Amino acid sequence: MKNSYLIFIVLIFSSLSIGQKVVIDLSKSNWSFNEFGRKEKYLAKVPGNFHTDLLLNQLIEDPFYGTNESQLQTYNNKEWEYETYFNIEKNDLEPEQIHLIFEGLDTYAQVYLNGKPLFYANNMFVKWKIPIKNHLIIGKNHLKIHFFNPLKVAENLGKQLSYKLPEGERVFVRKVQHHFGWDWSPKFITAGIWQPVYIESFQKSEIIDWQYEQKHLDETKADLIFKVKINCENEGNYELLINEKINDVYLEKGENNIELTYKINNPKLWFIHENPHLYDFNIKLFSKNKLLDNKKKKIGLRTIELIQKQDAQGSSFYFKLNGQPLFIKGANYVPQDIFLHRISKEETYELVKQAKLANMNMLRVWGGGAYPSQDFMDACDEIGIMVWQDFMFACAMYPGDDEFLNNVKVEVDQQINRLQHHASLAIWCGNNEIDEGWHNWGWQKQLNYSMADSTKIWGDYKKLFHELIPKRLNELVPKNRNIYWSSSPSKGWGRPESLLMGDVHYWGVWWGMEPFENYEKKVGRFVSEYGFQGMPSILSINKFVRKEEHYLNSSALKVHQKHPKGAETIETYMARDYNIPQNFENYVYVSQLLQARGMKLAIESHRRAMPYCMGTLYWQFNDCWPVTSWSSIDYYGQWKAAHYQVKRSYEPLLISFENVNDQINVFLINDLLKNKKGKLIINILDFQGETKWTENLNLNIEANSSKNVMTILNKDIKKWSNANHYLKVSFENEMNIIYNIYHFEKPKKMNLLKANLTWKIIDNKTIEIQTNTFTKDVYLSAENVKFENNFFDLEPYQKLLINFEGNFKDLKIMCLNNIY
Ligand code: BMA
Repeated sequence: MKNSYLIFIVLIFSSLSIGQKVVIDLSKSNWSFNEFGRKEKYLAKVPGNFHTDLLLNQLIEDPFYGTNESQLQTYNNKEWEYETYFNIEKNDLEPEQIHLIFEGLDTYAQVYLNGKPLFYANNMFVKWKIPIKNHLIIGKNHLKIHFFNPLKVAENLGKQLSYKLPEGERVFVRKVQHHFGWDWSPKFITAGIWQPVYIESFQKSEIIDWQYEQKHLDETKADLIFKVKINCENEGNYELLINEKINDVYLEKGENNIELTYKINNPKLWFIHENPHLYDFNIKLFSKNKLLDNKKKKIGLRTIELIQKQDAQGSSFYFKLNGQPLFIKGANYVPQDIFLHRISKEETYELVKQAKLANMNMLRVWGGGAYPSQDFMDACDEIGIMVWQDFMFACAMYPGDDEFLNNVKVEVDQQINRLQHHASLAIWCGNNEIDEGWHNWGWQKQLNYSMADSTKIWGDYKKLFHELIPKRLNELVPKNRNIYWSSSPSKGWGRPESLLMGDVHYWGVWWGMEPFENYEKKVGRFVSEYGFQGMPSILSINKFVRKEEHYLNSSALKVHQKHPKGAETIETYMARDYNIPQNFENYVYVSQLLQARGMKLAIESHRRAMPYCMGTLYWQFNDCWPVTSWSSIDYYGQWKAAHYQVKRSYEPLLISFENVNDQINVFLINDLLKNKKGKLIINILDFQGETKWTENLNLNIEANSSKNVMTILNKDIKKWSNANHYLKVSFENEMNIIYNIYHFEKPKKMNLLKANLTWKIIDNKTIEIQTNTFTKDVYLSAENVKFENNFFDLEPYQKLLINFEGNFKDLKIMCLNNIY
């Protein structure tokens, strides 16, 4: 550690009153930290962790820059102490109940108050509420937390088993699993007070929590039951208000569970996107006209069903929202920053908005990260994005001893109670890829399990995912909101059944090195993962790799590629479809085009197969640091080509093509809840824009359907179905014009001509661009500028207007035509 300075203890708190509750916010107090066993103390920020505190004190460099992650690995094995002093006045001790609350401690931590051990924390996902009235003293109090090394603790836990569980130490530690490294995540086994900490005291009675049940819901009325948990100081008569409705209740001393009915006439329902209506509820506890406590939540009235009905091929897997079958379009969400405390509310809302902008209606909170923040859930509720919620277990087998299960039970109960009222929460899922892993990934052989070991390990799995979690969901969540799916996917992608029922993670492309075209053949009922990597843009790479290292396989770039064969896999696929650029910047650009091409093929195949397939969630939406990964939006919020493509492929009205058996089938897909009438116009053009073949027909496409509306026989268009032409199909009516383009050859075989792109600024938010020949994948880039449309194809002499946000100095335009 470079420099040290004394921490002066200034005792400033902010106190605020909520009803009768007094809160002393210890996050605002002065904290210091030190490496265990060392004297030097440094300033610490709470919420935070030791990595960001080391950075704050300039003791380490930015962990995300260059090769710093590798250099910081030694820190993963250290122990840390955090401490603060705070003042307590005589009147602070008057309340009957005083609690110290840690919203989150990461992870193994011994907490001391005034030199005495107070409690031991062992789960990052748990909120700790500890009575401290008898530990406080008038005057200066001392709070200290010792964070142990999770690897060491886990190692000792591992030794108690007669077999090794797959994936090493992380399975013992109830902590974000990708902190231990993942194929898109750095390895920072951080520690710290990652959530707010405060002292809460109350004089009288308090509302511990409330939940609600939707007994009945239709367009004319909603019958709700509110379940309120109250801690009461004195038995007697009280008033409990649900918004304006007064209820007289008799409360006993201690804990009370009260149920109250509430009716809403002509309720407004919650729905995705346009109308995510939410009701504000405030429950207040009064005694003789004196407010004792209140608790607010926003709720949305809706019904969600998961329909699994046997059919000729297997069984369906789809969601109905308010009785309406819904094709799910979305992505898998991972923590927005590996250092969770740095994520702001604004950033979270901004990110969820990007999902909506790309026409998504669901995000899956993936099980190797963290339970979503309040902000994330609020954003999904308000913006109208449904949430698939994994419990935080991924890609490994977990212990099944009582201590572990009891710990998990506390976590599960707390998370269920924290999340269940959110309108967006559609499905609870036990884990990510554990059932699949156990049955298909060869652990049993690799780790040399005996029959007895296997029986025990699978038995432990069942205890957690087939018993504990569903049981708690059944007990804590009302029937119509506790849809449970024990593991995603239900069957491994190598098994034929995976395409016939349940959900599937189709990784034949990428992991299996199968061609992109297999996306068209391997369509499941609900494809909850599939994906392909793309590099972050040069503008982003500039932020974490110095210019001298801007070449493939530079050590900095290698640190920012976590998949063991990532770079190789990208290059293999690139060679199949594109000429491989020699120049680094062009390579980065083509890596993004490649990823976008894969996503287009996959998404459109899934949508064409509706209603056989009823959902598509690609891997992955976002990143937790700057890295080459499957994300469509990089760590800095930049859209990769894939995100622009996803937006296009997720449009509610979509034209799509399928080339089979010597014919091209044109599909029209309508996710809207209305039929659409219009004219389909089919053209084959050459790259100079001359029409060679044309057809049209009038159509009516039904609501919520996918239909093969036209078939073009290859023999009829033989003259033009080649590298010099393209097929363009539009669908037009008074309201919209949509179109999609089909190429007869892969990009590397297309005879694209050198393009002469010209542009002009129309006003401070619009740019106009045009070209002289068919121009593929036009990419506009400028520092700090967001383009509404990008990586698009431009037809000759078409004038395209593009909106942008920001001021640009240097605009750079690239296109596939001009990079070789
Ligand atoms: C899926 C995910 C992650 C992983 C991704 C890419 O299986 O569940 O575990 O990062 O694949 O390999």
